[in-house]
Amino acid sequence: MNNKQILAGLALGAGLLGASVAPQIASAHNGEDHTKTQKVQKVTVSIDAKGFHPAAIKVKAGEEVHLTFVSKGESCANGFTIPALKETVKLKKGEKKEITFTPKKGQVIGFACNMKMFKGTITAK
Ligand SMILES: [Cu+2]
Repeated sequence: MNNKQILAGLALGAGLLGASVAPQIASAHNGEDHTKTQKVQKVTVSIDAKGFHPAAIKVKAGEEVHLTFVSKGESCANGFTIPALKETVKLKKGEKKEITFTPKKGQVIGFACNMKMFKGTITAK
């Protein structure tokens, strides 16, 4: 891969992901009657050289969570594990991984890069 391709990839990644840095909690239970009746919480975590963003994630217990990790660049945090969910993830720049689970009340789910430099938690209330 030459430098031009790398730069183009970075620009594309930044452009596509710029809008989804903040966690987005979506719920079908907001007054609008969508065809989906099941409540789903959607959270996006971006990964860059500084780690996970956001690193502290809050979710509602008992509602399915669709957690998407998106790699925005080269980072040690691209390789990480979520032991409680038995997930081992290895991303390359521009790749993403969606993990679906339903947290229990009071559950605190930790995740960390393989060297434990970057950490995060998912807290269910
Ligand atoms: Cu690390």
